[in-house]
Formats: sequence, structure tokens, C-alpha cells
Amino acid sequence: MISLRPIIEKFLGKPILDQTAIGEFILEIQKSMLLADIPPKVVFEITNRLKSDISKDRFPSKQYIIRSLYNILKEVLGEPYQPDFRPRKIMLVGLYGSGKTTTAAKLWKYFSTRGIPTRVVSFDDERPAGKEQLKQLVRDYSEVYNPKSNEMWIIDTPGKSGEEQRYIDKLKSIRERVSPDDVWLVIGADTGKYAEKLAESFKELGITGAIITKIDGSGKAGGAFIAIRNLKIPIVFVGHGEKIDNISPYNPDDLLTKMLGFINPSQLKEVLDDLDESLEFNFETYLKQLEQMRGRNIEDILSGFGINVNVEQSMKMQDMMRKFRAMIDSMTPEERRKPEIIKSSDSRIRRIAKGAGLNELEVRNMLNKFFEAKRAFNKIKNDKGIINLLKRIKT
Ligand SMILES: Nc1nc2c(ncn2[C@@H]2O[C@H](COP(=O)(O)OP(=O)(O)O)[C@@H](O)[C@H]2O)c(=O)[nH]1
Ligand SMILES: [Mg+2]
Repeated sequence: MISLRPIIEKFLGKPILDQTAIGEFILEIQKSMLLADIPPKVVFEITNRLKSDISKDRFPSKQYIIRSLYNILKEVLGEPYQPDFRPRKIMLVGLYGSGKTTTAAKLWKYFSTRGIPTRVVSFDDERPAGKEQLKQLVRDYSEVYNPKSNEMWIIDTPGKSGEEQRYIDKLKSIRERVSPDDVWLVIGADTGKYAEKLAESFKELGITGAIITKIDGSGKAGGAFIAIRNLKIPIVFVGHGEKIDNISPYNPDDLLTKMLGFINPSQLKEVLDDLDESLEFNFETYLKQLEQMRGRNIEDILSGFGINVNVEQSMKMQDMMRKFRAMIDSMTPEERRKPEIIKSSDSRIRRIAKGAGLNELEVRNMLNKFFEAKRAFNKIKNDKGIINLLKRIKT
């Protein structure tokens, strides 16, 4: 199963959130989704929506971006399935080997252990072994189908072998005999994005739901889910192992959790909230941001934030950044973490000025700019510390 967690962590670790960082994040998400066999059309829909969400906020924070991705994926993955326990006739169809017979047995177990009398019948006359397989797995195998019965029925069918149209016609004639309430398409997770084409080829049968099997063994599971969701076919159950109780009603939250690599949505929330708190504004975080800006053009970085500067302003900024660096280099680790202690100490200011090759007035001025930026930062609580500072240098 695809996990976007490494990409998200890398993104969260970026000291500066500019257009380059956002662009790189989106590109990596795209790449990872395409590799997980999510249909390209859907991948671009997701990232285009993300881009448009981001552009709605002039200064989007990392939290805002991750939450937006979370919400978009949640919408794409659709609603959880609430099993219907009224007696129904459920016909399973799907390719040979997709897991129909196994799923028939699993559904029998699922319903009968919940007190719903359930019978299983097989219309698979092409593979007599399939009937034997079922008889071994379920207690209530029925040799004959009784359309008038008031029980739940699970109807197994042959898989595709031979020519396409002959196969579909055969399923249609079974469908007529059975008159099912539901026709569920069983799809192996390894089908990935081809699940979409596959589902189209079964359309004539009036598919009312899809079951995705073998999600335990496929890196393409995300692709199959999203391809089916994209066709607006409800996903009803999910098979996650060879054992008879390895089946669960579809729950997009589980899937989302796996995709994002967090244990559950509330853990994701915790991670984001922690991040809010960890956004300390001090010279240590500053230094990290300065490191990231090294060798890059200030004008480019700022224009990514919608701030335009002229050559003169840009030179003034470069000069200030250089002085800030020299100042931070002359600070003790404690001073970097707690800039407040410098402000009230003439001897510290003197020492830092000397170490940085600046005069004391310059150090005081720069400290003032720093605290101004910090106040603004605390008000909006985003992570553009250094950008805030640059804005202040500009004027
Ligand atoms: N790992 C795993 N294997 C599965 C799952 N569902 C079915 N299988 C295996 O897939 C193979 C084909 O299953 P079967 O039910 O015979 O497919 P059918 O041809 O569609 O009836 C069997 O070896 C099953 O044990 C699943 O959810 N996980
Ligand atoms: Mg079978």
C-alpha cells in the first residue's frame, strides 16, 4: 500500500515554505501516486485541487497544506460501507482468480456469525473444484438455489475463461435465473488502475458494488480503490488475507490512514498540532532558515511569497542577512534559543557585536527587527519567520 508519510515528513521538516518547497512536495506526491498505480487522471485531479486550495491562501502554512491534502483524499475515497443485513441475494462476478469463491465463503461467515441465516450456492459449472472448495469452507452450502427463500444468499459464478462476449452472456443468463438484489464485482487489488477498465467491461451486468481483495499483498491497492471510486461504484467489502474471516466492510478512514502513514486521523491531527507548538521563533530556527536560503536569490524567494523587491532593497537584505549570520555565529547556544536574555544585557550585546564585527547600535537595531518579526509571527502563528523579518527590513 502506498504511504505518503516520508514525503509529508520531508515537507514538514523544511525550514522555509516557499513556492519551490511546495512545488517539490506536489511533484513527489504525484510521483508516488502514479507509482502506486493510481489512475493518472485522478492523480492530477487531486494535485490540481491541492494547488487551487493552496492558492486560496496567500501565505499557506504547512499544516494548512497537509490538512487540505487529507480532506481531498478523504473525499476521493468516499463513504464507508454500512452492511445491509436484510436478506438479499448477492451475486459475485469477476475475473478468474480474483477471489470470488474465497469471498463467497468469507461473506457467508461474516453474515452468519452476525446471526443472519446465509446460504451459499455456486453457478460455476466450469470448475467443479470451485464447488468443492466452497463445501469445505462453509456449512450452509446449497446444491440448489431457491429464489423464494427468505435467507441471505451468496451466489458464486465462474470466472472469465475464453471469449469475452460468451462469458458476459453466460453471466447474464445466470443473472436472469437468480434475479439478485446486488451484483458485486470482485477485483484483486493488484489490478491497480486497470480496475477501471475491468469494471467498465462488467457494466452490462448492472454492478451495484465492488469488493477489493488481496489488499494484504499489493502495493497497487490504492490504485484499485481510487479507480473504482472514480467510476462512482460503491466499494462494499475489502478482503485482506486468505483466511475466512479476513474481510471487512470498506472503511476509507483505514485506507487514508495507511496512505498517509499515520496510525489514525486523530494521530495526524496530533502531529500537526505538535508542529504548531514546535514553531518556536528564535535564532536557532533562524539559522536553519538562513542555511536553506544560502546560495539562493532573495528576490526569487520573496516573489514566491508575493513580495516584490527592487535591486536596492534586495542588496540591503543580503547585507542584513550576512550581519544576522555573523551575529548568530557569535551567540552562545542559550542565547540562540532564548533571544530575550540578550536584549536586557549590555555585556552580551557588547560581546556579540565584537564577535560579529559590528557596532553595538547595529546589534540593537537588528535585535529590535527580530523582536518585531517575532511579535507578528506569534499573532499569525505560521512558519514564515524569516520572510516576516525580510518584510520588515524592506521598509
Ligand atoms: N492474500 C490474499 N489472498 C486471497 C484473498 N482473496 C482470495 N485470495 C486467494 O486468491 C486465490 C484465488 O481465489 P479464488 O477465490 O479461488 O478466486 P476465484 O477464481 O475468483 O473464485 C486463492 O489462492 C485465494 O486464497 C485475499 O484477500 N488475500
Ligand atoms: Mg472460483
